[in-house]
Amino acid sequence: MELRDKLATEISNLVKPGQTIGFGTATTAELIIKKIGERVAKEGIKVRGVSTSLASTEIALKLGIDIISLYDGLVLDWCFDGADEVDPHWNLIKGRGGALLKEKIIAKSSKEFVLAVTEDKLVQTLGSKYALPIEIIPSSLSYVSAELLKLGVKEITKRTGSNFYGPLFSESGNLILDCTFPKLDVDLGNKIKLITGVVEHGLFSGFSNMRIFCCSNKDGEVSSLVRA
Ligand code: A5P
Repeated sequence: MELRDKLATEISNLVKPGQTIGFGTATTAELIIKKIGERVAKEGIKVRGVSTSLASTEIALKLGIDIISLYDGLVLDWCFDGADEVDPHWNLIKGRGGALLKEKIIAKSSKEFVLAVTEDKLVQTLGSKYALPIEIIPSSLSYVSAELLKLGVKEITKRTGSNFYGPLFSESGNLILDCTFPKLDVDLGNKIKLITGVVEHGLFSGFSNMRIFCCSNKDGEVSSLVRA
């Protein structure tokens, strides 16, 4: 059985009929969408999703879940997603799936942001396992790289994909640079955001609407984290 089974079930049980929900991207989000699909099939509940990627859209549509666009006036009841790292202050690194821009828009547009992670995602210091993804306008590559050097970046790697020649394009048609910094904090994130050509970065901070569900890597038991 998948370790994150209980986690995905618990998140899917938060769904109430008639809600409009933001769907995240990557493996955890996929499991949750599938569990929601099971409820749709068994209970006949109607929900609408706003998706952060083509992959999540395809999974949802196959399961009979309507996917709509984020249009003016639409209220998202809540959204769910995974993360690459979570620090004790609930700052996150996200973006290994190439959908960080839409993920951040959806997380900010939702009344509640439900994060689903396994305990190995909990870190003391952001950047301990993963580089920070930064999404940029392709033509700004040289300029942005030079500005990141001024901010102390140690390594910049253009994101690539398998069976894809050259750099990969994000869900929003941009490049993603995976950037290693000696220290990652909110202040650095704000400075990165000010660089012309940077569209968004994968440091998610200041989400007072966030709830975190975490499952143990030993037995998959789920707990709801309490904010420090
Ligand atoms: C997608 O762009 C990412 O932000 C994911 O949410 C993050 O990489 C977590 O992925 P998994 O759920 O596959 O661990």
